[in-house]
Amino acid sequence: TVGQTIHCKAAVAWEAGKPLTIEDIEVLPPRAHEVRVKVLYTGVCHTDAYSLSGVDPEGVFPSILGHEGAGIVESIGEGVTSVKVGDHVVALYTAECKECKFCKSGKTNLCGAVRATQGKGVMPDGTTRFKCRGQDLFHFMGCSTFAQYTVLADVSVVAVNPEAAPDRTCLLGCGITTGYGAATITAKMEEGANIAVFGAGCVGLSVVQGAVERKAGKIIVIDINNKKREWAEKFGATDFVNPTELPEGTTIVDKLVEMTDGGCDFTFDCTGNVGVMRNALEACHKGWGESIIIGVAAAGKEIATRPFQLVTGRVWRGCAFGGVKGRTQLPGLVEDYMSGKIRVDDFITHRHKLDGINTAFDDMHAGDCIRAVVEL
Ligand code: NAD
Ligand code: AHE
Ligand code: ZN
Repeated sequence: TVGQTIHCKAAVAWEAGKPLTIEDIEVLPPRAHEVRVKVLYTGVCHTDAYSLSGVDPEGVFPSILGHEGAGIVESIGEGVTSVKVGDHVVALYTAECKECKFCKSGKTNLCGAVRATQGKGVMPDGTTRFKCRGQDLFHFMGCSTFAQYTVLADVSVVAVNPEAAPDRTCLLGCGITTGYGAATITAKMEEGANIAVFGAGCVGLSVVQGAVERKAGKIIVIDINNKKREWAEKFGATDFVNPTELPEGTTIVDKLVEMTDGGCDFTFDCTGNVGVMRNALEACHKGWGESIIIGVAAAGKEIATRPFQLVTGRVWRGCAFGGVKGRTQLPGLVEDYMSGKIRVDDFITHRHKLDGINTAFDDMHAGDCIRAVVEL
């Protein structure tokens, strides 16, 4: 199939707010510095639902969503040296070119190489590699893993240990790495630090496992769903608070300040709710507490707090993909999974075939799902 168009199945998002439909699509060969991947498994992340809903300013239709995928390199375009045919790979929505100002800064995992075209749903040359019913389909987050074959920029692909099961490594392509990285890389967390994690989904629970790894002190999980108590404890949380069950007149900020003798050293928003983000900032310890925003809020939403909160030393920051540099650091995280240092299997609560992918979106909204994995 090298150099030829591949005919296969994909879940297509024709328009915002409509279920995906399974279609026969054409996947064009990879051009220079591109890689065509046979996708084996993909996770479904809250961000896919966010973009499908129509509130993502970068959501373009018709498109192929999905950004948490693992597969095997089927063919490579001219000039590709970082991966070869047959490599087991994970797709990277945060590319790493190792050459741009961002990559060379040593200060961020963001990369400037393909981000502008990625946000428009096209490959770096401005065109797409997908066709369906005579129409071009757009790419999504540089990945489009809801297809049996996809084309990515070479800087958006990383080869990992082929012994690692791709139905697990796919989850290292977003949710788990994002939370674990936020705790272990973005937050410079010292031993004994008291932390609060708002939202116990895949991302929040992965912050918890990162905090356990960093030997945090109190690890307080806050969720409005009581079923998440058991999940939080399973991953090593020391406390669980449901903010809707606090006594009249006690806010979640009051409660956390009281539990931590003045406030948390680090807090994490893993909900995407801007009201929660404010509470997370204000629950930080005066003088040094840092709040890290991970959740994605809809277009038009804004955060607010009294500037006095920052004047008195609290810090508001955020991170994408946990601050992890995909090509440099993801292979090591896969090894950490293989050696048992990072838990992945426990996150998989639901499984589907490609034709059941809409059910995976329903699962996500039902409240008992951490991650649904879809087999292509
Ligand atoms: P999820 O839906 O599985 O988990 C969110 C949790 O938050 C749920 O348990 C829910 O009950 C809880 N929650 C909702 N409202 C709450 C509130 N007011 N107070 C406390 N808890 C509340 O989602 P996820 O897959 O874990 O993703 C979490 C967020 O992170 C999403 O917004 C997602 O888009 C975002 N995300 C960001 C990045 C990044 O790189 N920055 C990467 C992955 C996901
Ligand atoms: N297009 C969205 C951006 C949403 C967003 O912030 N995405 C995160 C990853 S979420 C993964 O589940 C991210 O990586 N952001 C940094 C970046 O470069 O996109 C919007 O709202 O505009
Ligand atoms: Zn995601």
